[in-house]
Amino acid sequence: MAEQSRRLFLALWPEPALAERLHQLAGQAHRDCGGRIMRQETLHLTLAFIGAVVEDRLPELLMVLGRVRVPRFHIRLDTVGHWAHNHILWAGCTEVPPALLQLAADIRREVAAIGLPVSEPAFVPHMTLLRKARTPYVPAVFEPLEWDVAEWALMASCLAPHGADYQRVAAWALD
Ligand code: 2AM
Repeated sequence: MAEQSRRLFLALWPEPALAERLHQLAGQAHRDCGGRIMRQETLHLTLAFIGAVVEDRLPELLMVLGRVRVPRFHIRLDTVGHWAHNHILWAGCTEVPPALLQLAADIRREVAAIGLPVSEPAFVPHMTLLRKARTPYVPAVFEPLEWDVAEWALMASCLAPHGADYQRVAAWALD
């Protein structure tokens, strides 16, 4: 019988109040750009994408991720970007906190060290708001959204017809 596997990634998950503000921003952008709005409860910032991992690798993965030590940091979401190649419209930050870069780099290093595949592309912190967006979005007014980040999480993604469902597997507090 085939071994059970789960599609895993590491992410920052916003508190409900911030997710609500981001979802409102997505709704405004959707009026101009079309596409598909991410559901409020699915909004997140991916730190590293691993992909399918068989269940018996999970204890080792949890062990190495537990070594990552990074101080708490603050993200100011103050920009909306659009990637023409994949039609994603996203919220991001013009100033990327060094601790966020360190967190993503340390996670990727630990995952790679145990031989699991981890996303290679340069890390561009972004929170996908719309998929299949036709155009960039230029908000008339955009008050930055402030985010005090206190923890990060290992998540499992289940692909479903209505879009992915996400399940929290484990989480770690920042220092
Ligand atoms: P996206 O928001 O830019 O689409 C869970 O699937 C998360 O991992 C999504 O946020 C997605 O980023 C990212 N992701 C999905 N597939 C990926 C891949 N093959 N490589 C890197 N990141 C991926």
